[in-house]
Amino acid sequence: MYLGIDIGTQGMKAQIIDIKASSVVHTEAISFGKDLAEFNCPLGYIVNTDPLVVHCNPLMWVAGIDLLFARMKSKSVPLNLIRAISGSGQQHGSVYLNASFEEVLKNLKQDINLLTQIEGVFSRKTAPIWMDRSTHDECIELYNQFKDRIQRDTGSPPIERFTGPQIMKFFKSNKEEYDKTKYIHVISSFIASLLIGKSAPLDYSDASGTNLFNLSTLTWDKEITNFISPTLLDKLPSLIPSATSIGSICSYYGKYGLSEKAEVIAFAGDNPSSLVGIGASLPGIGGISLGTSDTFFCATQESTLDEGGYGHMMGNPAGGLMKLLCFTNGSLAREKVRSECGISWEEVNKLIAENTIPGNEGNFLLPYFVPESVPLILNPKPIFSGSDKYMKGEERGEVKLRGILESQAIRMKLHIGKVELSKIRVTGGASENKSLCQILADVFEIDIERISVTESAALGAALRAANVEAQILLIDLYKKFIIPIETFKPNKENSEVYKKMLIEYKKLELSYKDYM
Ligand code: XUL
Repeated sequence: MYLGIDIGTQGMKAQIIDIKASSVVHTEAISFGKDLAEFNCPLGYIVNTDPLVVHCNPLMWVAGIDLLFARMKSKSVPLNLIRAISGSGQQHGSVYLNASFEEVLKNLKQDINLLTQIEGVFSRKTAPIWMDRSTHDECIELYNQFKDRIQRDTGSPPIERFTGPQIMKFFKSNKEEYDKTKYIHVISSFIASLLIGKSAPLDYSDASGTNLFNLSTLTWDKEITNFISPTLLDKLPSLIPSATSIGSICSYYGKYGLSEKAEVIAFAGDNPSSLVGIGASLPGIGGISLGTSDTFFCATQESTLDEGGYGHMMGNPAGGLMKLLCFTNGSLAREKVRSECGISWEEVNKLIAENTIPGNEGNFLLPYFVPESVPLILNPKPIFSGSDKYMKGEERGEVKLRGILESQAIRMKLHIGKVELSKIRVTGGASENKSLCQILADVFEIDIERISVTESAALGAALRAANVEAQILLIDLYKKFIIPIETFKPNKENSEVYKKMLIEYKKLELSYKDYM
């Protein structure tokens, strides 16, 4: 059996696969808001008066690891049969640790919980996560220094949520705590460290969400790290390909029944792990994950630069590269419109199908409600276009809902750039929404496939663990674990409507360039 763990924005998931039975034998989930309410992060992060600052208490993740294993043990999940574990983490978030980190990890005792033992190892109490947009000045500085080289070599222009600009801000604003920092981890390598009982290396996929990792040399970019701080390079984890064993699990986890022989395979970023979890690690199949954020990703052989600064090139955990597009205004925006309309998701499909038409009679919007990931939408407000009634917010609920679903799909299509795909697989909570799947098929003019996978990042981690430990090809694992359940075919007539809508959407976007 193989275990995959995902540390997401709103909670943690575990999936255990049995490769002989070809099935997921256990799924466990923890909600930060509900199950770890004492950390006061109802949505998974600390609410700050400045909406651009989004941090988390890293101790919540530490407590989450204990809780995840304790729950599985209490349900008599046979953790002793796990041969290897891998995991994934929300990308870009960073954890700052002092010199005691390795010593504490080396001496973990089974009779004391992780939280109590780990409490003293942080040089910075909070960890900025991917939703943080407070590093605009640092991004400008990095851009002025490295111009387009930073995008060419690291896969992305300087991006507010990326780890490099975040570290730079910390260095500038809190020199004392920075100097006390011996290790800087991203969330995935931090959690991997807790499992192996020492500071873990970082895989190429998650390293590429930092603006610090050179995708051609597969090393930290010395010039960039040195520009941020001369001591930064020493604090960063060593780098390894994702398909690498990083050691065996430390004896602490014996209390949950885990064997000391269980191997830990390098953790990865959540989107890269999802690429594997939906069986798309070879070029040709794209993935859209409709979770807290909406992301598009696909494997690619060559790096293609994106002029608008919307897309990122990252390491593909199965080797080569992947393209990623991430919009923060995903479920958050859909949910806001839905709750304002007072319509349940169950009713949405019926109402949209019966009372609205593709193209929404020209009603659409720039769907930005919270600070956006790309590029520089820091003080957002949705911008509407369409009939007077729609502009005044007086349209029927189902029109407002079609408006948000179509606009989000068009926005993604517009910024996806050149990719050659035969189909797109959808995953994440909102992939169960049939109206949205059909809209995606019509907008992208491609088959949209729903698959049996519910937790793509955690499943991807479990598959990667099996791939490395049992030496089974990913392609063979995909045949067993990734089963198509429903395909949405594009409708030519609707696609024609959306082609026109895309032109109008683009015009609206360009007219708001200042705001973007
Ligand atoms: C990707 C991104 C988010 C996080 C959280 O660049 O910021 O998708 O990985 O899932």
